[in-house]
Amino acid sequence: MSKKDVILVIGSSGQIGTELVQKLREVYGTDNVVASDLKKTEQAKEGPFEVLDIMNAQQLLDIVSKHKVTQVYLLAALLSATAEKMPKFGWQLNMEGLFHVLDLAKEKIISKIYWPSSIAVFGPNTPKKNTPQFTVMEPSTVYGISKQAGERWCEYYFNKYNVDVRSLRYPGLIGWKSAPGGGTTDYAVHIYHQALKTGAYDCFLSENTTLPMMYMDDAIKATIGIMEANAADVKIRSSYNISGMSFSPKDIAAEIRKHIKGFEISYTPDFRQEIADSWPQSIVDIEAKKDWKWMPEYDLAKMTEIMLANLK
Ligand code: NAD
Ligand code: AKB
Repeated sequence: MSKKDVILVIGSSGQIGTELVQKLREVYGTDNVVASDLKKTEQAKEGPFEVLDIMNAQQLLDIVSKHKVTQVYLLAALLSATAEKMPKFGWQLNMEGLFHVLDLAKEKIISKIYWPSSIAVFGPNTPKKNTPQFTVMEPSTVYGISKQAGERWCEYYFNKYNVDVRSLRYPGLIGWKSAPGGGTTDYAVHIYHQALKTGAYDCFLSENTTLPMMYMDDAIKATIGIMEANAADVKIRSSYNISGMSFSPKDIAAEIRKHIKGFEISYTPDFRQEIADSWPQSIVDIEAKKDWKWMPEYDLAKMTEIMLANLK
């Protein structure tokens, strides 16, 4: 990022935004990172903040002009579980928000975009284990369909309009600083809170549901890593697979038990089980490792230690 760059983070008060804004401000300076969300939050006390509804293209343009924004990180979206409850709205928000930002770059008003995709782009016909970058996708959730379409549009805007858009297919993300916002992998955050609070957790996924997951610090490192990479090294302009760890509710419970003796887990699968069953169990990320030197640092044991120590 050059000295003249100003970043706008849209959807900054959510699970990822809370941590990403902190890190971006640490790296690039508080005044160079504008946070924005539907409502004013505590973030407004820490640095520049704007109330922004990403569905409103004029409001977005006004804020971009006011702060002379050059880079946008678009995090506002409905996640998998919430989008299944509001399919049309989920589609609208996830797609229109992206178009509003892509079009700003097409018009050369901003110069770089970060937009996250998800392992939800994969579906029931995708190979479940060691899912490669390029494979059958066919997502079966509204969220997954919107992410796959988003990936296609990002690549299209790069090829046709030279828009510098970069993207990662995040797995389920786990951190202690912020709460998850309506996804299928949220249980892996809730479980730590409940373990400390009550010593027990009733999981909405079944015991052997293995999913790709990642500690938040790794996700933030990957995000800044791909945005800092030389444009020529970012060879995939749809979205990159990235992998951290894979575990099931049973595995994470066993790891927690190493710290909290007698921790109990029960299982009451709900509608999110079907979503989880449609996703891969593990992801191969050799392209990200090769192209822009991505490397994760956290496994389940290290993450569990940190989560419990900080949530205490
Ligand atoms: P979140 O739900 O925690 O946060 C989203 C934020 O967007 C919220 O603060 C919300 O108020 C805001 N928002 C909603 N509608 C908005 C609108 N119209 N205008 C402006 N802001 C609006 O989500 P998150 O977990 O931080 O995820 C951020 C992005 O990363 C999403 O695109 C999500 O699909 C993707 N992702 C997240 C995960 C994960 O595990 N957290 C995994 C894969 C992909
Ligand atoms: C969700 O569960 O919806 C997200 C994701 C994996 O995209 N955490």
